Amino acid sequence: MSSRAVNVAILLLLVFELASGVGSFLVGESDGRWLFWLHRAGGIALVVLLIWKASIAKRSYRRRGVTVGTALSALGGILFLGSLVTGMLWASVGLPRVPVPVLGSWTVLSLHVALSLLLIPPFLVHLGLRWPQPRRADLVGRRAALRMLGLLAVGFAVWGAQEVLAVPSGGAASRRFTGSREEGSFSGNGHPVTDWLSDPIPRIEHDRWQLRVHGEVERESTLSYEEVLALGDTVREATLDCTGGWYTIQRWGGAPVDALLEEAGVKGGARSLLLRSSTGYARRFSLEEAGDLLLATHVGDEALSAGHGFPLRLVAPGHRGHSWVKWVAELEVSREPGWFEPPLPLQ
Ligand SMILES: Nc1nc2c(c(=O)[nH]1)N[C@H]1C(S)=C(S)[C@@H](COP(=O)(O)O)O[C@H]1N2
Ligand SMILES: [Mo]
Repeated sequence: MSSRAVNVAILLLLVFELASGVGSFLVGESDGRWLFWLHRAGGIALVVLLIWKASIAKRSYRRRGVTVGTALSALGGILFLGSLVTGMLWASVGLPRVPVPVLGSWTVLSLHVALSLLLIPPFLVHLGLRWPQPRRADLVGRRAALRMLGLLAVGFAVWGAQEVLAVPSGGAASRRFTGSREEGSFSGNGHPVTDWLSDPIPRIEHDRWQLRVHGEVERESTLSYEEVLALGDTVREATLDCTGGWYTIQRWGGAPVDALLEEAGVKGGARSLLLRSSTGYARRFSLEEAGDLLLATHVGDEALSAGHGFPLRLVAPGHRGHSWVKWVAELEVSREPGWFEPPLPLQ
């Protein structure tokens, strides 16, 4: 392959990996598992391309010596390698947790995501300095398509071989299609407490807490903890799958969102409901999904602990963990469509 073709292929694959990586955070149902497969194959294809890229980089360095440009490229290169190594480790052995200085213990997946995001700025600068000037033939046409398919095929083949040879400890058995590992299932409050970015655990006293139901409803209301408890003792088994790389199956108990909506009477023209935490963290769902949602007061036989969302948390089967709003204080029915929000929480 020519240097230009290698550079263009890396560029295309990196953009694809970023898109499919972000996309994989949105997939909660197994019909979306192909996105994880493609992301994995693309990652292995990048490793293959490194063989060429290493000699391209060496030549470039010999020619230019130490400059701001080569220093930034080196930094990008280190982050790129870090992202690939952590990605490969996660996909193969799936190391559960590693210590990260200052920040505490992280899954290798979270490390992979952090390194990949850190890679974006030096990568953009590098592109600005060394734009590979792709030609039409590098991007479209039969040869370009064959090259990409070939690379992905190598990716799939290597991955397949690795699955066969996989060490049992990192084995596929305990992992979901998302790659997440099982933690603390059926242990009630025993599963890990986690937040999306940094939402501190609020201390809520149950006699001062209220659930506000408002928006496009016939009867707005504020419910006390006792009133929510009285609304139902529905128990549902559901899987909480955190994008940090773990999942837990629990029996969640509480009030179906349906029951609350029926009580309030949804006005015509309403399309979505927003569940907002007392911390401000909020996620939106289409009204058609309301039947799947449960507002849980209990996990296993226990009331939710503060960390897990006391007094009330959302259970959203088929959605990744970041949709499972904790410390719910508001249910707002609105006319906005269900997708009307940032695809991932910002808080
Ligand atoms: N208010 C609020 N709810 C939240 C979060 C958060 O940061 N703030 N994190 C979400 C994420 S990313 C996950 S995986 C689950 C974790 O729930 P747990 O701590 O009970 O395991 O809560 C979700 N609900
Ligand atoms: Mo999460």
